[in-house]
Amino acid sequence: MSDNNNKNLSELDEIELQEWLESLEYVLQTGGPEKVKELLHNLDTYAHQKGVEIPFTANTPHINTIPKEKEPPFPGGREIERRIKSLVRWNAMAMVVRANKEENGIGGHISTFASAATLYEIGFNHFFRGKDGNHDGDIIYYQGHAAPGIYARAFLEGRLTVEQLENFRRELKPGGGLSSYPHPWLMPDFWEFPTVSMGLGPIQAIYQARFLRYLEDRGLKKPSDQKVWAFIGDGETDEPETLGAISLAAREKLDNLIFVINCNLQRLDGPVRGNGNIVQELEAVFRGAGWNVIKVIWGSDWDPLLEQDKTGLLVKRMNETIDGESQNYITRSGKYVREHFFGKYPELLKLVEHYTDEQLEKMKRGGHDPEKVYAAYKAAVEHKDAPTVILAKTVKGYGLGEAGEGKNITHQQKKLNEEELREFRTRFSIPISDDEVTKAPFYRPPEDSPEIRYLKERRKALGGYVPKRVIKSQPIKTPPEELFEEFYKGTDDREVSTTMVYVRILAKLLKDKEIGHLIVPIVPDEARTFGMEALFRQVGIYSHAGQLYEPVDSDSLLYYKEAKDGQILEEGITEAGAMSSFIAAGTAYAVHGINTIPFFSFYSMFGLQRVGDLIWAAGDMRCKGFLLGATAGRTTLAGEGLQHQDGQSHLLAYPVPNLVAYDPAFAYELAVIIRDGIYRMYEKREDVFYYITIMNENYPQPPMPKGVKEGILKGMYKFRSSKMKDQKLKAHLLGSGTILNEAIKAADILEKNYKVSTDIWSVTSYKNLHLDAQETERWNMFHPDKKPKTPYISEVTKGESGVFVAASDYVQIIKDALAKWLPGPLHSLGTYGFGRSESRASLRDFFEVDAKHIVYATLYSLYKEKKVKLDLVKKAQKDLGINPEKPNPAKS
Ligand SMILES: Cc1ncc(C[n+]2csc(CCOP(=O)(O)OP(=O)(O)O)c2C)c(N)n1
Ligand SMILES: [Mg+2]
Repeated sequence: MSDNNNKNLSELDEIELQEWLESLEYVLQTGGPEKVKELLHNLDTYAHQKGVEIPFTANTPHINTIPKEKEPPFPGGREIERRIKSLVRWNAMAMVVRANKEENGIGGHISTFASAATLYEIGFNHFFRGKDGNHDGDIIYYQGHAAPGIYARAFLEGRLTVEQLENFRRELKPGGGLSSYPHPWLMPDFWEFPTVSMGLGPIQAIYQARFLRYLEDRGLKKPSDQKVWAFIGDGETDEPETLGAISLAAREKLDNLIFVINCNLQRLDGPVRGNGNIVQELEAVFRGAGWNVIKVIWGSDWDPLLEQDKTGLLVKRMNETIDGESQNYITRSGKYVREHFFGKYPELLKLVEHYTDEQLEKMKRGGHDPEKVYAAYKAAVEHKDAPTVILAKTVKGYGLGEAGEGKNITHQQKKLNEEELREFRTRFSIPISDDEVTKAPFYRPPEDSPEIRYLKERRKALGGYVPKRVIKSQPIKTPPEELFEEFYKGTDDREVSTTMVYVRILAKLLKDKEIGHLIVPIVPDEARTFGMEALFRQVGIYSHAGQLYEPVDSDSLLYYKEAKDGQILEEGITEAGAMSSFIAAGTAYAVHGINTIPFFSFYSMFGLQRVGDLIWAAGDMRCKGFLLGATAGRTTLAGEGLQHQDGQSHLLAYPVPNLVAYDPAFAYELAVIIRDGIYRMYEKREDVFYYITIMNENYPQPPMPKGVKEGILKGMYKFRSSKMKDQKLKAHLLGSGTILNEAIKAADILEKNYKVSTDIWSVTSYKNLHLDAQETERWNMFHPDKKPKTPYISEVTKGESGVFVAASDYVQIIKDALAKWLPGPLHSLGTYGFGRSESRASLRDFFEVDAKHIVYATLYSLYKEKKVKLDLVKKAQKDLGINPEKPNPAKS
């Protein structure tokens, strides 16, 4: 084709394009943007049908989503809000600097809040609703490292004292201090949500927003316009928990949820995406998931330039700038920005030729521009049918100047020298003299100053101060004993597992007139594994949309029933998500004033070790509810193998201070524990939550012996005393969970074959026993002049003679820890080591926790006590079929 032809073709293209654009303009004028969208969509579909591949892009240009002409008027006082913000900035910085002056290495963060101050202040002055009035208040997850800024504001509001600020990170000082990060355990009237373990805030916020809908859809809460706000670091989005549940938020159309991601381009060590662009990356991720994305990138200073940019070259330059470069523009001079940013294209240099270098240096990022942030928040709260994420571009360490603004070291900056303090003071016009400034004093203007009056008025109009944790719910009455009595009776010969018993208890609780509606069953796609499918039909699976299809099993009795008022939270395969729902339901007594009682059952292996950090956060939050580690026990869950067989969750439950842990063996134990749990958590209002293991091994459930309730709850009781007259040889077998049955079998063998009088003890909670013993011992140590107290375990075993052998499906160390409080020597058997696929019997043999190993360990203990001869032990080894050279399960 000749050049001439080419030229003609491109001219034709030009004309054609012009015609298309004119047509589109016509549609825009006559039908509006919606019509344009519809038309383009139809064209897109048509092209696809004709086999035209249209390149996919989830990105919009790297400019603000809301154009200048669409910005709403700013309703606040710009100048007064700037002054208030400056005071908050100063006090937040001073808090960290002073704490570190006083105690080197005490830590704290200046630069996180410095970059986020405008994002929070616009919220405090215009959006975040408190709980004081008729409104339930917004639910706000503050970024953990921004805590100094939140304290500084509370100080200006008159909610915190100078002394408390001085004691930031010094919580043991007289008069009290302030916790490093949001911790409801430490500041129960202030903080609601711990967020500092990165990623846990965002995922919890998503499930909180969904739980809010659940409460409304089930009629437990009046529908409201409450919002859930989550403030997140851009580095924090690397955490799988941060982004892992965003599709749920879009699927559920959670327009009550707003993420604000502070894109200061830096994390702890350096840039978040030096070679990329985190705002654009996140935009694509969130848009792809179906979120409403609002980018707040450029401050108002950039508007005139963008307006003059008729060729689109400035936007092109913005699009191609990577974050490593952007960070440079902050730390270098205006001259550098001119040369390197604008200088790439001569036309852009011309665009800014009338700007001084100083002007260029001061051009703001969007996240520091109150009007832009206000516009984004307003659009977010008004958006319907999808959650919103605001991607706000800011500068880490904003205002710190040489002390760290935009520098890679800024996250760790905790001290400012005299010069830097003076500069900070001057930059933000804080009325502190040169003499005083070096001491970094806190500054609060007088009560009747315009600043204090303004911020108080604003908070009053918005329903009071935030953050604030209040408990509006009332204690509830524990269901009566009658509900549980069927489980005290035993099952005669009928073989059932404790999991089946649990499901039956749950089903009965769900029917209870008083508290049935408050029960929240939660499963991560494991209901059938645990035999819970009957509940699908009984109470339904929660779905905001209801059930839009006829379920495939609709003709069966137990069909998969989804309903808007369904009670079960069927979370799918996400333990982290299910745990977040558990936390939302278990803290609703405080957050919503509603005593929902979550029962979250999961594969015990995928609990404490999978979502341990969320469980720790639940403890911090004073969460209530029942965690059920199902299919528990290393040797009880046969076949599933190494990754499924749990022999350590009870060890992992031990360190969570307010997690009460039980490993019950029998139906009546489980029933007693659950009833007491409801009583302690919801009637007595203790800040504890429960971890209970339940198993899938079937066996006849015995009736409850008399007078054992206290022992069940305290952790140990005598299940059976030996009837043997001859007590020369005496042993006590301690069994837990399913392994108690092995102990019972062992006792029979010991009595029959070896003439050892054997008592059997059920140990329901080694953790309880251990904590009780420790507490007693501690008291005795501090009160040497008083009559010593006796730990429960010693009291209950007082006067017993003989040897003690403890066996459970969990690692030995939990049992070993109790040895010194028993009246005789203890030998413990447990399941340390990797599991494997096998039958129960083989596994118990392999881990040495079956009846024969218990018998053998008992005889060996008696031999060590010189009660039996070596020959007997050796013969028993043979008779019992124990191979002394078998591999050590701990190492194989
Ligand atoms: C789970 C977890 N891992 C690591 C840390 C340590 N840490 C604290 S702040 C931080 C960097 C935060 O960067 P970013 O999220 O961008 O927040 P910014 O301070 O920049 O706003 C890290 C790694 C943590 N708090 N939690
Ligand atoms: Mg960051």
